[in-house]
Amino acid sequence: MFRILAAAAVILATPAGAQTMLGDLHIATPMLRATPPNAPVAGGFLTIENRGAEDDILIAARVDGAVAAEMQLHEMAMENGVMSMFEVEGGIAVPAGETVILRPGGLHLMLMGLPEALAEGDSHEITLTFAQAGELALDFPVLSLGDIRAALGDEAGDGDAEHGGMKHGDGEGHAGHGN
Ligand SMILES: [Cu+2]
Repeated sequence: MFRILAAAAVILATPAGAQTMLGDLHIATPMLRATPPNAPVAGGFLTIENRGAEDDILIAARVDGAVAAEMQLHEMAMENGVMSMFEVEGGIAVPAGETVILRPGGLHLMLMGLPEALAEGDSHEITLTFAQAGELALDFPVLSLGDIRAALGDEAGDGDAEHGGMKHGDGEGHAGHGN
């Protein structure tokens, strides 16, 4: 009995444990990356599994202006040997039967114009808008990059590749936020 209770406690304590259904979409691992003071931007991550027969699209995400002035949907990729990021045109597709993971080094939510640093242990509500499934407001806990990678089962240690020489496609001074 004690062992079962202990196991349950561990599951509840998992940083990115929140998950929910929105229509046919199973949404899990909502997370924001903690930022150092005065960082202009922060990355947001989540897992979207489309269990339905219809394709969907994450078309927008928004947050209270006290957290970030603006939020964009971003993609990160190597371009001429340099890690760059840019806004995803038309939103992030979530095809029927597929799972799309927003994670460090790939697709992500980009919170821009942060009035204050995002502090580990805090959480912020983000509203996601899908073309088919509609809207969902979800709490995104703020975690360290290491905790985010661990929650996603990503390997640590490749973070340096993302920091070196990264630049934003729009050139608005988000370089090197290491999202
Ligand atoms: Cu970005």
